[in-house]
Amino acid sequence: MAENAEVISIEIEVNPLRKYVREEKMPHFFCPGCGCGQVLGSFLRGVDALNIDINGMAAIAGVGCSARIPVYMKVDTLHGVHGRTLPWATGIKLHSPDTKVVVFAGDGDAVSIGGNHFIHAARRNLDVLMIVVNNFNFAMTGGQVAPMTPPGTVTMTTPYGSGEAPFDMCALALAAGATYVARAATSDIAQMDQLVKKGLEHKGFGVVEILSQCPTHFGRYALGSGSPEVNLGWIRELCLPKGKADAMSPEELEGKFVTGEFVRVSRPVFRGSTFIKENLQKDGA
Ligand SMILES: Cc1ncc(C[n+]2csc(CCOP(=O)(O)OP(=O)(O)O)c2C)c(N)n1
Ligand code: SF4
Repeated sequence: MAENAEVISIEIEVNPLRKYVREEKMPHFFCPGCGCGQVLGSFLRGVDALNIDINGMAAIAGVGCSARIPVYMKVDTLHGVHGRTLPWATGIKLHSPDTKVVVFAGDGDAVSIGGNHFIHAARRNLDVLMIVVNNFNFAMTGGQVAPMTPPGTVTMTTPYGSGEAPFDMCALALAAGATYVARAATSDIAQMDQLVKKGLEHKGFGVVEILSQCPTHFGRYALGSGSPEVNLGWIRELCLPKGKADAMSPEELEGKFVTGEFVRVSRPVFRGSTFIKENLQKDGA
């Protein structure tokens, strides 16, 4: 070392969530500005805040961009078939009821190909949290029209605008019997964190729909822009907090997305009553 050299010590602050991340899987698959990374961050902040033992957790995903989220988490992960996350989740919960099971799905995975499983998991009150990333299209396959694409939207397969009516996924979950239902958006991180955390705390079938940007496909086709800022701005403009929306008429709410918590109730969870008679009496939620 030179005689007059100065020794400088630098403190590097390590992101406290890094311990949950599978670094060997980096670089990740998501496009720059995709909302999937924000959803992953929100989920890990919830796990950290609640001090959940990730060794007792299983994360399940099907196929799709959103389904890649658990690939980057250090938990037992099952990443497999499009739209079949809930049958796996059911099997895991029946075998190991104490395992915390979380499903990550795109809107297509959850309520298009997986729609039938979704309504029956809600009816049964399967003790699983389902985080549905609604990016308004089938992103991984190139941006086709999907069940939550707003009417009139240009997508890869609807060049003159979609003529289909979209689902209200939260209303579907509520009607089918889900015991925690909430909608968040990547444009409001604080609210997303709060609703995901409540989902993690809930016992029973919980659904958190997260409106999320896909600048690469939805943005380019529907909004004419691949800019993440433009895409986030579009989502922000569409969202209305539930408190405000409650005082508005259906006409005023047309085309808007109400965010917040819609239900949080307790009822017995599914334990496989078909085969195990004692389970009918067991386990109030
Ligand atoms: C059984 C089956 N059908 C269709 C496909 C093709 N496929 C792969 S991903 C995907 C769409 C994914 O859309 P979504 O679930 O909304 O997730 P995103 O990519 O938008 O996050 C489709 C149709 C497949 N892999 N398997
Ligand atoms: S295609 Fe869309 S959803 Fe998929 S990683 Fe890229 S931005 Fe995200």
